[in-house]
Amino acid sequence: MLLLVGVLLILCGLLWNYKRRVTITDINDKYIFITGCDTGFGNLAAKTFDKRGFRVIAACLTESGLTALKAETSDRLHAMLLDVTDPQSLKRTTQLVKDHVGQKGLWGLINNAGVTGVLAPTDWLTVEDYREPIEVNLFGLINVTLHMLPLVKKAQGRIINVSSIGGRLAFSGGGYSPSKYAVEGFNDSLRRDMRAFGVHVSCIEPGLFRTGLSDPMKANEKKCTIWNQLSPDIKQQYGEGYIEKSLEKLKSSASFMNLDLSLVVQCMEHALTSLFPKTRYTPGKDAQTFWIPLSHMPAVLQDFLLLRQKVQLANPKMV
Ligand SMILES: *[C@@H]1O[C@H](CO)[C@@H](O)[C@H](O)[C@H]1NC(C)=O
Ligand SMILES: *[C@@H]1O[C@H](CO)[C@@H](O)[C@H](O)[C@H]1NC(C)=O
Ligand SMILES: CC(=O)N[C@H]1CO[C@H](CO)[C@@H](O)[C@@H]1O
Repeated sequence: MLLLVGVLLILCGLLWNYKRRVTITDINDKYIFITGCDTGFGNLAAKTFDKRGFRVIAACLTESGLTALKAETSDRLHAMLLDVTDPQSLKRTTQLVKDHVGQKGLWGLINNAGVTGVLAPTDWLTVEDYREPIEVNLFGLINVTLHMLPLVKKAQGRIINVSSIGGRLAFSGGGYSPSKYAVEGFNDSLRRDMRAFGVHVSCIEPGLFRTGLSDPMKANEKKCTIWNQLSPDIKQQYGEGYIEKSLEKLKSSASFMNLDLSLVVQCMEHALTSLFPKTRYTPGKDAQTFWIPLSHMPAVLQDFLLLRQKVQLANPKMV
C-alpha cells in the first residue's frame, strides 16, 4: 500500500516537472508585442526575448526610450511609439503590427505599460489624481488587448498581463490599486472567452520591484507637491513633520524591494514558451511569502499589519 502511494507520488512529481518544462520550439518565427518598453520590466523583456530569438515588436512611450532600446538590441527587433491612451496612436500602431506580422499573427501580447499615478492618503486627492492610472492601466490595457486580439487569435497565442500585488491588496491611497483590481476583475472572463480559440491568458503579479515606476524618490516628489498645496487644516491633522517621516519610511522600505527584474521576465518567458502556461505568476519573495498570503487573510489582520507600516497622524481628532 505504502509502496503504491510512493510510486503514485513520484509519478505525479515527474508529470508536474514535465508539465513545467516542456516548451514550444519554433521561437524564431514567433512575433511578440510588448508595451511599455522604455524602462523596467518591459525594457528588460524586450532585450531578453530579442536575444532568445523571438521577433520582438516593442512599443515605447518616449522617443528617447525608443532610441535607447534600438541601440541595445538586434536589427530583428521592431520598435515603435505608442501611447496606450491615445486612440490615434493605438490605431497607427495596430496597423503597423498587423502589416509586420502578416499571416503569422501575434504569438504573444505582453500588456506591461503602466503608471502608478500619485500614491498618497485618500483625503489629499482629487478624482483627477485617480483618472491617470485608471486611463493607462485599465482602459489603455483593455483597448490594446481588443485591438490585438484578432492577431493573437490567428496565432493561437498568449496574452500576458502585468498586474501587481497592488491588484490583490490596496496598500496606498490613489488610483493604482483600483486600476489593478479592475484588471484582475476581467481576467476570468477573457480567459474563458479565449479558451475555444486556443489562446492562453496569464496574469503576472510581481511583488515590490525597484523600477523606474516605483522609484521611491519620484513617488515622493509628487506626494510633496500635493502636501504643499494642502489646506492648513489637513496639514494640522497630519502634523507638520508628517511628510518628512513618510519619506523616511519610504526610504527604509525601498531597501526591501526586489532588484532583480529578471524574475519577472522569467515568468513572462514561461507564459510565452511553456506548453502549459500558468494562469497566475507571482515573482518576488515578498509576493510569495507575504503579500499573497496576506491577501487571503481576514481584514483585521491585514489592517493590523499594514497600519503598522504607516506614519502616525499627529492630530486626527482635529476635524
Ligand atoms: C480605443 O481605441 C479606439 C481607436 O481604435 C478609440 O476610438 C477609443 O476612443 C479608444 N478608447 C479608449 C478608452 O481609449
Ligand atoms: C488582461 O487584461 C485584459 C484587458 O483588461 C482583460 O480582459 C484580461 O482579463 C486580463 N487578463 C488577466 C489574466 O488579468
Ligand atoms: C488569475 C487571476 O487573476 N484570477 C482572478 C480573476 O479574478 C477573480 C475575481 O473576478 C479572482 O477571484 C481570480 O483569482
